[in-house]
Amino acid sequence: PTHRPEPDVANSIPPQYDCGCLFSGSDNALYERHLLFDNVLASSEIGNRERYEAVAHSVRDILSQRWEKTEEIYDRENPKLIGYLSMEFLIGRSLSNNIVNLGLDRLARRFFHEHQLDELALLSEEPDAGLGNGGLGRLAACFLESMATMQLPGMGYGLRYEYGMFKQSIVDGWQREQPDNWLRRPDPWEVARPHLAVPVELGCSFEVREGSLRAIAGVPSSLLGIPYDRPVVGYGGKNINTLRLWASATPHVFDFQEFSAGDFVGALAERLTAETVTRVLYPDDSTSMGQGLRFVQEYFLVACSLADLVRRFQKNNSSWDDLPEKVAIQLNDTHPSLAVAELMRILLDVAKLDWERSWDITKRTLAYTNHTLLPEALEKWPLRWFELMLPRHLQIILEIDRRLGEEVQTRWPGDNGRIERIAIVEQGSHLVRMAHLAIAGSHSTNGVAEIHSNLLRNVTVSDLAELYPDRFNNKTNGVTPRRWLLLSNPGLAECISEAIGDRWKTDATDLKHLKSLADDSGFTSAVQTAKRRAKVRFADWLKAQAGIQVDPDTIFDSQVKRIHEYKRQFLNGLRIVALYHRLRQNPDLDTPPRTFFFAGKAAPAYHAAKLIIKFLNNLAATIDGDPLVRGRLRVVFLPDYCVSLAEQLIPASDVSNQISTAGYEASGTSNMKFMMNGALTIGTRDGATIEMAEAAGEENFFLFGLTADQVAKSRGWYSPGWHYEHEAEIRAVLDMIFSGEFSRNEPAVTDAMRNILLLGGDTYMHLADFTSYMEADSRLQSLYREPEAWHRKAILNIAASGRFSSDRTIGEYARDIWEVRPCPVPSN
Ligand code: GPQ
Repeated sequence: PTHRPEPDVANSIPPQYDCGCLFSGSDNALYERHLLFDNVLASSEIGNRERYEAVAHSVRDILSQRWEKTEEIYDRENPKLIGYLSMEFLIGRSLSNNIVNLGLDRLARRFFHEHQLDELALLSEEPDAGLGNGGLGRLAACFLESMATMQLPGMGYGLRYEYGMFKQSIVDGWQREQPDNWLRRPDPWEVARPHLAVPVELGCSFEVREGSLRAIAGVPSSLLGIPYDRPVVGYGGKNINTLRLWASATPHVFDFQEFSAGDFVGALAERLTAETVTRVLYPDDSTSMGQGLRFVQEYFLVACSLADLVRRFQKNNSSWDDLPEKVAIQLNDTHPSLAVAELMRILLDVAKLDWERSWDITKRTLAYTNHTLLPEALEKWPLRWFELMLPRHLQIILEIDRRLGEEVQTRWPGDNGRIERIAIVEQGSHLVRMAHLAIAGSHSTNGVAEIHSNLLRNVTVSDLAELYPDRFNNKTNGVTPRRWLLLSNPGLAECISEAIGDRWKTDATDLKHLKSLADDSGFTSAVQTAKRRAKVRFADWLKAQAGIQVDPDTIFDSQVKRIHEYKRQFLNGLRIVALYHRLRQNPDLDTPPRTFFFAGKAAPAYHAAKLIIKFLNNLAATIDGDPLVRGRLRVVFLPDYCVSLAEQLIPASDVSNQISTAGYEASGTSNMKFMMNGALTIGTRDGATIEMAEAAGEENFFLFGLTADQVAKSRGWYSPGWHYEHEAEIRAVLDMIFSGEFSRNEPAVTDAMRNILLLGGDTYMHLADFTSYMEADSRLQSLYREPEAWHRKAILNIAASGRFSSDRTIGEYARDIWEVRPCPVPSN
């Protein structure tokens, strides 16, 4: 093995981290002080929550000087700064991540040991910061971590939702939602900065009734944005960047007389609606619900963040023309795309620049990332709302639209169809197409995997791509190997570092050196042992957490992601029914025992997705109740999927299911996390899975099903009924489901399934891919019988996963879109 030991980060902690005192146990140690003074509790009343807070505050004390120094260096060096605008940051827990990234893990372990603290119990006192729905929000969190690690001056901007992603429980097989009151106890990581508050003006007042926003026309109003900063610790603890989350508040001063003469309490109570703006995260993934409150949230994020970025810019720069050289603003989907109009407003009305200059600066400053092709996700806002709330922005958008129309007319004279297709304001519907605004008002539009970027360019917005070909590019997603390997899978991480050194932690391409060890029996068995330990660890954790017992000697086969028809959890269900049916037909069948894990949330108003959850739970219950398959087949639906659950399950999984209808999953990112942790993928040629298979070699993947091209071409004539008639196993499986075997006394469930899979035309083509899924599954089962061959492929997968580090992705954004360079914060 190519052993190249690297200096341990713990030994390179900058000296100003006076971390000795955290762990010394002496009287004035940080921990002891926080424990004693922060809560003013008798020692008998101190529990794990207080201990967690004391450790977290100690770690924050340690990083605070470095955090401040980062700010100071950025201020002094005046580098080009990235503003990453996102409505979602799915952060998860921070304590263990910050400990590892600061290089304090060994000291921390000793500290926990010496104080006889139950490390796991203490770490799990931290609620997940679930300020996102799924892939899009988690990507934003991985990107921030990579920027900090790569010493890029980057700042995340988002909203400080009081309630994050809802908590999911399962009752009688159905999803129930509970509010996620994650800030019930004070969060040790956030720092409020009231002195940096920003006013936000709206053209009307509003109230929130029954969850809906009602505009009160004619009365302009203003909100206040209060920033709450969170540290983003880069690996090695050198640069510590900031995630700035905005909370809405009522302005300090307003004229009570104007509102309600004499009614002091009434006026004040009403004004509190301002605070509802950042109350709760919309729990919809890849669908736009067209809610007025969401519209205000999006504008609020944009207005606060741009004001903040402009203020920073003006502090060290004098000419507006330098803005694009000093600030790069990335729009995470169209959610913050009002930034186009807002930046134009600032340049026109505040800076008093002319249109041409303003437009040039705006385009060169902004860039847009698209995350889906699903039509139901593309945001379109009613013109009327702009009229009421953002009249000046509407003027600007209409002028942008007018000029865009002229441009098209000049290039394609008389092509009115094209003008209509490209227009920002949709004819007839009077809806503003936010994607068109984002593409027209920025210099870069990127998709998140090769296939997705190609479809975006050639199908979804082909007219705009023809007009502005140079703006379109691809940035295949990635995930941070710190959280998703080093932190979540310490056993495998150690085994890798022993073999090839630990440079992979900051340069994941180094994992390629594992390739030559795929046939090394020593290394293969080390990887096998690491996997086995991760499975046992997960099983123990699950038993303790949820009382669910699973057997680590079965194949752990997982599909964890948002529940969506296009992601086809139903298809996975059909596979399991088929395997169950086979065992019932032939109890002597020699197949490896398996446990199927599902986890994921459904948008509360997405009925088909909720039905999928119900079906999977019914399936689990039926199989559990059948003694014939006991110990051979098991289905487990894990409630409340979140970052912390993913960190437990992914390292323990043998098989990763990535089975979306080809052409529908923009990229996927759980696929990459599984790959890094040595799971083998059974999947369709969709999203980044295509590139993953290419990197590892298709022979090391279990690919199946129609390609995106085939899906598109067969749309017109596809008939699920044909498959039902002509394929015996499909018929057997569907008949078993339709017979009510899995949903006794619940005919509505059975009927709904029949509608989705058969009568309604099977929009996502489950039946078309069923047979090839089963074939791929058989190949997978055979391979599992040869542990050496299995782990050889697992190693080849890990070795090829380096390309899917978010460091690589961020490197490409930095070079191609942002043109930013690192701004290292020196050690002293
Ligand atoms: N994605 Cl539009 C989300 O998680 N939420 C959304 O609202 C939209 C997209 C996902 C997408 O489905 C995945 O394929 C991507 O891997 C992920 O964004 C990150 O790009």
